[in-house]
Amino acid sequence: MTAVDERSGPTRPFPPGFVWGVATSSYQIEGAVDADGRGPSIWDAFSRVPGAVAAGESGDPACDHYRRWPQDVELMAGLGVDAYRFSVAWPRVFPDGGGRADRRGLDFYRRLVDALNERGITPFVTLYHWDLPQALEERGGWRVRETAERFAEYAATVHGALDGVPYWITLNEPYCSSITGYAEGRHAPGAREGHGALAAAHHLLVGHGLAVARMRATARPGERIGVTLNMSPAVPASPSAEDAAAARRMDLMVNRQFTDPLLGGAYPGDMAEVYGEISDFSFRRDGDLALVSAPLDFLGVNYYYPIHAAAAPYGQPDPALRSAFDIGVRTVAPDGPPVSGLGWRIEPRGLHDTLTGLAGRYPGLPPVFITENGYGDAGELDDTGRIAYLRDHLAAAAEAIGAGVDVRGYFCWSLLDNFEWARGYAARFGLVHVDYATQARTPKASYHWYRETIAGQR
Ligand code: IFM
Repeated sequence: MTAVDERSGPTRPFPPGFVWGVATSSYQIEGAVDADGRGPSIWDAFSRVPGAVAAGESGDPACDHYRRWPQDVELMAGLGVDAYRFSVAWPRVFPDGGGRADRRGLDFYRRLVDALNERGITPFVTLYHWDLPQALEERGGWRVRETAERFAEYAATVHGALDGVPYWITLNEPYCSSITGYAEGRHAPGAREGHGALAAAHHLLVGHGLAVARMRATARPGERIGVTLNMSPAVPASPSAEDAAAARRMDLMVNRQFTDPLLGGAYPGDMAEVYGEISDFSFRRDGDLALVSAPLDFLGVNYYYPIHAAAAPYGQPDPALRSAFDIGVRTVAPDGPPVSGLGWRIEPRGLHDTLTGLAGRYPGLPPVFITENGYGDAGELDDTGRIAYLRDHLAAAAEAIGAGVDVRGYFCWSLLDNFEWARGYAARFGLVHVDYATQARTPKASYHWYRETIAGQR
């Protein structure tokens, strides 16, 4: 192994009790898309659309985790993590989105939760990581309120069925589920709409609020409930007033559209101005914001990179955004910062600024878990780029903690190489390499580095 010794772990100690974890999601690792009565999800359908996913790939067979999960739990035990964040596949529990729960789907997660607890690994369960039952999409998907109501029923069912889960996360990255899926068409369901995407964003938040209320009513002692957002600071590309305004518009779309209602109980005041002609918010109902802003026990933050934003003439949308609507912004790639193996900018400062920015904007911010952070490449075993990325982002998190932000844990994305959505299997984020032809798992240099880092912080 090469660079592990030279690239030592973070020198700053993390607070006692800091949670070290890894994260995955159901559709990205499970495979077995027809097993035990699982119904189709929007990703099964979207993957079949020619050109939607690189090389025509899909989440079948992914890492075949549905059958190989005991081996994956052993990999986690070997890593020495405190916690594992995974998601439940809604179509395994309700193959048609609602009705009668399928015991077989729930049993799979019961076995997993039991095995984790037996090894002292705390389960963090995400209820929705993008695999909406296709049957619900055919009734309008997240554009319609009924999906939020079905989500709350599903959440209450899983919550009732799974004992031994202290941490519950309602949604993963509602920005991606709404804007990337319903406005940019890059993710399932592949829609390119303006108003539909805004309705989806709102109904995701309503679904979260309804689910929180249902779970609170039956919570077991010590259970904690939160939500996970992907956050990217929007940095003006230049000191000009125009670029500063463009960055604020981008910040609204990516961050404040979600954080303000969840943490502040109100939508941002500049929302109608930013969304212009698609600003028909008739899907909002009295009482929604009270529901959405019910107190959280923690906030999950996923951070990968900041967005550098410049003003763009309306009518000439940024082709990189591919959005069905126009907010007068162009993203730019500044000179300087290195990029990951996937070409994503590497700016650890963005994680620090996200965390301190949240604490500054929202008095009473609940404790934060960094529920995802990671590095994508083509799958090298000697993945020094990933090690450097993780080390520098952990240092940025430590600095934010030193500045007073209550960060309680860090989850590396991801335990395994997996199905990276529209990029298919070519983009790999794992600490463990997966040979998809044989399903052989091989720990990378970063796996050993992360294990040593965690051990060094004990
Ligand atoms: O793989 C995804 C994950 O599903 C959600 N957050 C970002 C990761 C890397 O793109």
